This record gives sequence, C-alpha cells and structure tokens, in this order.
Amino acid sequence: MSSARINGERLQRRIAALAEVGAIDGGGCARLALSDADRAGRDLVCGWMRELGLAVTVDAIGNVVGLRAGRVDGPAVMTGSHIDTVRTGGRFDGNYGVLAGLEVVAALNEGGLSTEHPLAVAFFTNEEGARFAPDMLGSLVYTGGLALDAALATTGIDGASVGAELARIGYAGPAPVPAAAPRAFVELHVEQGPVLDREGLDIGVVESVQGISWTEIEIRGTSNHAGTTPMALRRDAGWAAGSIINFVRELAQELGGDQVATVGRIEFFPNLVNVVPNRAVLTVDLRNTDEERLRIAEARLAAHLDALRDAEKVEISTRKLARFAPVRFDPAMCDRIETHARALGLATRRMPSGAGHDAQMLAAVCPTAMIFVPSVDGISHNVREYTHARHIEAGAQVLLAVLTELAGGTQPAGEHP
Ligand code: HGY
Ligand code: MN
Ligand code: MN
Repeated sequence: MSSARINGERLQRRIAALAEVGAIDGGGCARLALSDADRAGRDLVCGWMRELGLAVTVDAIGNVVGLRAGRVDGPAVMTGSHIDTVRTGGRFDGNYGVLAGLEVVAALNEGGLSTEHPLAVAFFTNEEGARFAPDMLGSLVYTGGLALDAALATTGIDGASVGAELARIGYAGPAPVPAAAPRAFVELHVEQGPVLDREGLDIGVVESVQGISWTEIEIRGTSNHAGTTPMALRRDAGWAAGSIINFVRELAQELGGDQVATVGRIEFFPNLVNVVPNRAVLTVDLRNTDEERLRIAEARLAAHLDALRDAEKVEISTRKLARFAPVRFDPAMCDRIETHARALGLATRRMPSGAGHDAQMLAAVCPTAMIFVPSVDGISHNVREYTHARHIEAGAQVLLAVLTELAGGTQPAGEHP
C-alpha cells in the first residue's frame, strides 16, 4: 500500500524560495499585506498550487484557497495560514503553515493517493495587521466576522485602503465572502515563543489563543520652544506618550500571569529636537489568556489616560484597532493532534498561543486546532526567527497524518469502491 511521505528538503526549498520574495538583510523578509512584495509572494504560491493540481480560487478580500478534490464532494478539510509578514519578518511565521500544506498535497500526489473528502490549502489576507488593522482581517471576513465593505474601507498606516491596494495588486477575487465553512481547519505554525524550545519538546498542541486588544492613542498638546517654555506651562504630548509607555510596562508587571503589553508604534510631531511635541500617536497592544483580566488591563489604561488629561491638560483620543476575546480550540481536534504526534515518537505538550492566528477565526465556523513547532530562543517578528529542519519536517508529518485522517483516510487514487 503506497504511503505518503513528507519530503523535508522539498519543503525547505519552498520556504527558502518564498523567503527570497521581499528578502531583507539577515535572512528574513518584508512582505507587508497587499504590497508589491505580497503580490509577488502570492503569485509564487499560487503557481505552486497550480503545479500541484489544485483548483485555485481568490475571494473578494484576497484570500486564496487551493482545492484538491476528494472521492466525494462537500466541505474540504482545510489547512493554511498567511504569507504576509511584518516589516522585520522571519521566513517561517505563516509561510511555514501554507507551504507545509502544499507539501502534504505533494506527498499525496507522489503516493498516488486520494482522500474521501476534499483537501484545501489556504492563505488569508493581512493576517499580521502591521499595515492594516485588525490583524487576521482576511480570515475574519472569510468566516463572517467582519463585513466585506468595512474591510475594504480599512485604511492602513500609510493612508492606503485595503480595497484600493487589493485591486492594485490584482487580488480582488470573484469568490464570495463569507465562505462556506470548511469541514475542519488545522493550522501548523512556529510557536514564536520560547516554551517548546526551552523544554526540549517537538510539538505544541495548541488549545487556545489569548485575547488581543489593540488601541491607537492620539495625544494633542501645544508645541512650544524647548528652551523658553517653563515646565509648569507645558502641554507636552511627548511626555504624555512616554508616561503611557511606562505605565503599560508597569501594568503588565503588576497584573502578572499571562498579561503582556507593548507600545510598538509611536510618532511625534513635529519630531524636532528643540520643539515640545504638540502631537503624539502611539499604539498599545494588550493581551491575556483571560478575558476578565484583559478587560481589567483595558480599564486601567483608560483610567491612566484620564489622569494624563488632567495632569498635562492634553487632549487624548483613542481608536480601537483590534479586539478579539480568547478562543478555545476543539478538544477532539487537540486530542487527534496529540495522538498522531506521539505515534510519530514526538515529545508534545499542550499550550495556549501568545500570538494571534487565522485559526482563531476559523474556530468560529468549524472544528479547529493548531500545531506548533519550536522557535529557537523563542524569537519571531525578527529576521533571526529559526526552526530546526527536524522540527520543520516533523510538524509537516503530523499535519499530513491529521489532515488525511480528518479527510476520511487515503486510498490509491485509481481505486473507487
Ligand atoms: O499580532 C499577532 O499576534 C499576529 O502576528 N498577527
Ligand atoms: Mn503568523
Ligand atoms: Mn506574525
């Protein structure tokens, strides 16, 4: 009985080839969503999908799905992730899950095997949210969590709209959204944190994704001369911004547990050495595995902004960029991943995901779970992101086993009952 075998080298070649698209120094890549580099990456992956015999569809928000027919019609067992990256992206974040899905298809093709139910490999638009917020935008629209016109109207940090950029790169596709729900969804992803690497494990069985709260804060004060303006007379937007940066760090330390807080983007105006800033724009990213504690963190931040308005007499406005409650994955799917990983002799543990993923959106419409492989030193969103070849291959082998079982098993393609 022919069997399907993952070819780790072939998978690594595809990871390397995709990493060349938007390549930056240090071995990483910059393919911000809907940029020219994203278009080039999309074109490359769609070409591979067609070479593998997949029927490729593009939907109205630019999500791409490659479909491999099963012996019966109906909803597909889907895997996938994203191929857009942050500006300092590694080569594995998102890309690995999509290309491992293609490797599963290649292994089945090579083995001359068919599955009962169709298989699909997808990449979703703008998972990162670095250019356009919220993150997981494409999968959110795919699963009906956000209306298409609201998504298309979203403006990015550079003032461009999703709709205009999608059309510009030629990926405003005909397939309708929201899509019909897949039969199941499994996402393979690098952990992006230090847990599996530190514990010397091979596979993470991801049971949940933590809650995410992104807020953009605009502070307006008075620009003034740095040398002549007495401290008591200042309305210093820069100082207020600094106070927020300090506050969120102390808040995360005080709340402890899983609470994390990040000010990742900040701009001063006029941003000159001898002018008290009259305007500051910054983002706060708060996350927690517990929804109640995330709400407490948000309330504490709001109270700090009120105190700043009084203390510095600045105006402060906020804009919610993303807000997702924690998501739990399907327990039976988690069991399935754990069983197959252990049957392959791999060391596993169950864990939450610190990062957001498209799977958290698919979980709303079908049985969903995730497989993690270790990130060396837990580094990610950094060109030094790295996962050992043995783990790249092992993750794909677990994915192959889980997907084919979910798809009703394999048979030699020629045979039909
Ligand atoms: O922000 C995140 O967790 C993901 O990388 N979009
Ligand atoms: Mn990712
Ligand atoms: Mn990411």
